[in-house]
Amino acid sequence: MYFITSNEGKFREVREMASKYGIEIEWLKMEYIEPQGSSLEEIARLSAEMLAEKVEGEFVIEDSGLFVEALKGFPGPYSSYVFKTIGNEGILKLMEGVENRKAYFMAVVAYFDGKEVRTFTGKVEGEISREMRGTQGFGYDPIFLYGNKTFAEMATEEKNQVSHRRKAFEEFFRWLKENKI
Ligand code: ITT
Ligand code: NA
Repeated sequence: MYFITSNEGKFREVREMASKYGIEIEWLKMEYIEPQGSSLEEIARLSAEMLAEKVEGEFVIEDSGLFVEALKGFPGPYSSYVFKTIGNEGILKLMEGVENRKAYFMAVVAYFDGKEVRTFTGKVEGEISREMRGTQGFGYDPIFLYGNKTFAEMATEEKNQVSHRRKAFEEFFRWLKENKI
């Protein structure tokens, strides 16, 4: 099955998870314009419906984001754009002197089976660190604390045990096993 994403970090994590279910995932590297939506769920669904017009057969996509409590959920649905512009330094700057460090990652998987779109969601709670730490992973991993380690200080396998992406894809793979294969 094709996983359509421009993000290699996402693809690598998902390929590793899928192999444990005996599912083979192929990377269709493609950057698509995201429709506007108020939630990740809505954006993922609209993106899949749009891609269904262009891509032959079944595929999966995933929309994810970081939600910081003290910033009222920012960057949330704007996570991709915010990462490319102000980046981790920018988030740390916004969080200077802020005591409430609570944040979560959310991922929404949208699967198109050739007929209709179905979505699956996962979430992981953590905190925004005071400084960047670690070199693994991608995106906001160096500033996302889970326990006393950032996601960037964890090997893929360790992050994959607890991540938002793992939870969303696990739900999806289980559903797929029960309903399709
Ligand atoms: P797509 O082509 O799949 O859309 P993208 O990188 O643009 O790739 P999103 O639109 O879903 O992905 O934006 C999510 C943003 O949040 C993006 O900047 C990611 O780097 C970041 N992000 C998502 N999951 C993450 C994770 O597990 N660790 C760190 N950052 C993450
Ligand atoms: Na995107």
